[in-house]
Amino acid sequence: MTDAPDERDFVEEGRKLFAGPCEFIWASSKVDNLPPMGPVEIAFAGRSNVGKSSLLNALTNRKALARVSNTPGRTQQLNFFALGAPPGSEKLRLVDLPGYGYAAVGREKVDAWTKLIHSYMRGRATLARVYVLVDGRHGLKDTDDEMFTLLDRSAMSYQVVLTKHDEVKKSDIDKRLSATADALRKHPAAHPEVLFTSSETGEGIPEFRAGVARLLAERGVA
Ligand SMILES: Nc1nc2c(ncn2[C@@H]2O[C@H](COP(=O)(O)OP(=O)(O)OP(=O)(O)O)[C@@H](O)[C@H]2O)c(=O)[nH]1
Ligand SMILES: [Mg+2]
Repeated sequence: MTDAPDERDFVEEGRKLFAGPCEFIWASSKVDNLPPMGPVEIAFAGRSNVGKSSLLNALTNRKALARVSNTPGRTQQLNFFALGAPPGSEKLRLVDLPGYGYAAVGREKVDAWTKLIHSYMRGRATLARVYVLVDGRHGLKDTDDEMFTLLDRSAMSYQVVLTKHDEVKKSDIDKRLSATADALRKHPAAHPEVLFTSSETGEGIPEFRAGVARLLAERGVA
């Protein structure tokens, strides 16, 4: 029998979940080229360069599962990774989304990406939560707010993750967390808890994994 959620050790469950095999399974650059729906998915969204690909690597303990770059706009497709591969025994899919709000690649390209991300989210019943990453050194930007509004409208559950904890002064950490939580209060679909992670030091990574394990339990995936 499965323990009641409050009695379960989600930190340990999360550790185990992300310690399993993980492999790249699919890249989509067009809406009509998405992989068939399978296990529960979580997606990583956020402005270019906030550290989406790095967080994915840190969570799965890999150096280069997802491509990290100093050039904003590097991830130009939706990249799907299966946890608990081989196919058939996957428990969860991780989806690395292209960054938004980066103007230097040209308006047309940004619009195409945005459209792709939106259409993915709209039609995806297996998408359990979108993690919206925000650079912890800078806090929320207008484009993040636009993203939240869009997610609210699609009734898509999402949670904000502040990144690059290692680059933020200790005295600023709590301020940034509470300012972010305050701003989210007007967004109904936002998870009230804000995470703060570092892909360099591992700060916040066990908590992130635990949250995902809890989400799977809520979805009935033990
Ligand atoms: N210090 C520090 N740097 C980080 C952290 N996470 C990411 N970076 C750096 O931030 C830059 C962008 O990281 P990526 O993971 O490629 O960011 P992304 O959000 O996937 O970027 P796009 O794919 O272009 O949208 C790289 O130079 C990373 O090394 C972190 O936790 N701490
Ligand atoms: Mg990336």
